Amino acid sequence: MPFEEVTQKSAHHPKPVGLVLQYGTAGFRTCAKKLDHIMFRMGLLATLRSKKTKATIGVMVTASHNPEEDNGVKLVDPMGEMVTPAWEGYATELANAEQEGLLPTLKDLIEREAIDMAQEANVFVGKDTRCSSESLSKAVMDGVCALGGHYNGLVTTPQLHYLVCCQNTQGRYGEATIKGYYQKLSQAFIQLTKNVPNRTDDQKTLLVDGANGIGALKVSEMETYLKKELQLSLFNDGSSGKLNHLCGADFVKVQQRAPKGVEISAGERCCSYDGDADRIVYYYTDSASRFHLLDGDKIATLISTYLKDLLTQAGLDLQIAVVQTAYANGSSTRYLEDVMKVIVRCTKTGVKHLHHAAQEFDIGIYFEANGHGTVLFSKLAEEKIQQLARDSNANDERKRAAFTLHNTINLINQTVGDAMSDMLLIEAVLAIRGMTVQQWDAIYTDLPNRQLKVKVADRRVIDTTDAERRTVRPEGLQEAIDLLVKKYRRARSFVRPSGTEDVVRVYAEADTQVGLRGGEHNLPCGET
Ligand code: NG1
Ligand code: ZN
Repeated sequence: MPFEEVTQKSAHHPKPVGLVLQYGTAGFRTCAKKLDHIMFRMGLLATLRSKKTKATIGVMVTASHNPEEDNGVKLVDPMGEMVTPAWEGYATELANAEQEGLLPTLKDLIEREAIDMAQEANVFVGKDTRCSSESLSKAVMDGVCALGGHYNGLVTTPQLHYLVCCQNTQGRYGEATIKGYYQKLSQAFIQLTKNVPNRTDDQKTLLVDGANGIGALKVSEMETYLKKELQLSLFNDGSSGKLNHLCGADFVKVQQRAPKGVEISAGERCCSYDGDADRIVYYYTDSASRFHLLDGDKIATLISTYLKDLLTQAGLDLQIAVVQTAYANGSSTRYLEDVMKVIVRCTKTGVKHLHHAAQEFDIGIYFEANGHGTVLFSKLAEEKIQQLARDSNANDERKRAAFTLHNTINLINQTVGDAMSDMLLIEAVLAIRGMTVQQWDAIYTDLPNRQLKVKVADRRVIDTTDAERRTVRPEGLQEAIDLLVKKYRRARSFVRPSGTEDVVRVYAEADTQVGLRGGEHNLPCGET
């Protein structure tokens, strides 16, 4: 009987009495020491989800950009997407059941979802390079084995999403192996760049900050497949430095400065991954040593300009939209709406919200300002592009554009934001358009902005509305923000409780740096 095994094995992964954790923006995430029982139980839950959907489910052990001491876990649904809200609820219930309540909670869930326990289960488990990931992923496997499963080892978060999607689409999305992932991406990249005339070594060279994480390991594996069409100088490769410490995409974005350990010369193109390689930001320093950041908003703008032009050349009437969050720089939104004339949507923070909104369009480009994002093509859009590429009556220009679009689709990991895939896409776009990083940066100028973390006694007292751009609780907070914002030109500010850390995030932007500083004096609590 599987239940006996559950009881037996769960005794090796006891829950600390009274500990309550919530399945948040990116699953469970906290200090690694508190997570052993959560991992075991997520192994159980993933197995049930697999039985329910009759498909392979993913479990990723990572805490992304959080410090090395933290860890986390999230579930990946059959098409590589985040698990549904109902199952997020089950995850929280299962995680918080006291030891003796585990089996009744599990049985109740099986009954509510009418799960056939005789159904076979398949679970892919991935982990990042954190010290704690080894034993925590074993705890997941214990849970999986108690009810049936499979192990994949070290992968980036997006690679796990890719593997799950390939497995469940019988290879239509690609081969369900890491080699298949490298081959798909690198072949598309080589196809896109092979006809670009006079690509210099400078254009082919990119500095990569691997944040001392799994991305560093995996990008060097991929490099051989790229056949020198892209040459990477890898820094923070995990050989000596600490994960995410003074490096990585989050550090670069929030601090707005270059990471430690990267030797940058003026004008050189650099990028940083985060700890599980699902985010990327670009940057360079100019001849006056000024640092220039090209974040998720700049990436979304570059990609949407490229795709919009290709659609025009192909003569395809497909609706294109960009999905952002409240953290998107006001200049980017203005540029996208007023100059590019594309639809812009704003959703709550967290990729699942952006992903969902992007699915409503023929082509949905979504990026969080922190560099997490991808592009989604609807079935109809993919079919129209394929048809045109095969159409013998279409003229050369239209067909060429259709081929380029086809290879672009193959280069993109549509399951989730992917630092390696996004990097290749950006490199291909810059090459095809013959653009330097400075020209890309000059598309629009960011409004000066600041993002701060504030520690408060209970962050849950803050309630927000309008895609988190306004607060409804505590009373008087929004009015106070409005009063301050009114004093400055093109100013915007909002606060929201973080879904991944015990802090409140404060964001502000205005037309000048001075305007911003004026706002800072009035922060209610000590900033960190
Ligand atoms: P929270 O902690 O809820 O702000 C952060 C990021 C999100 C997302 C998640 C998951 C910011 C402001 N927030 O969420 O965009 O990436 O982590 O990793 O960057
Ligand atoms: Zn991440």
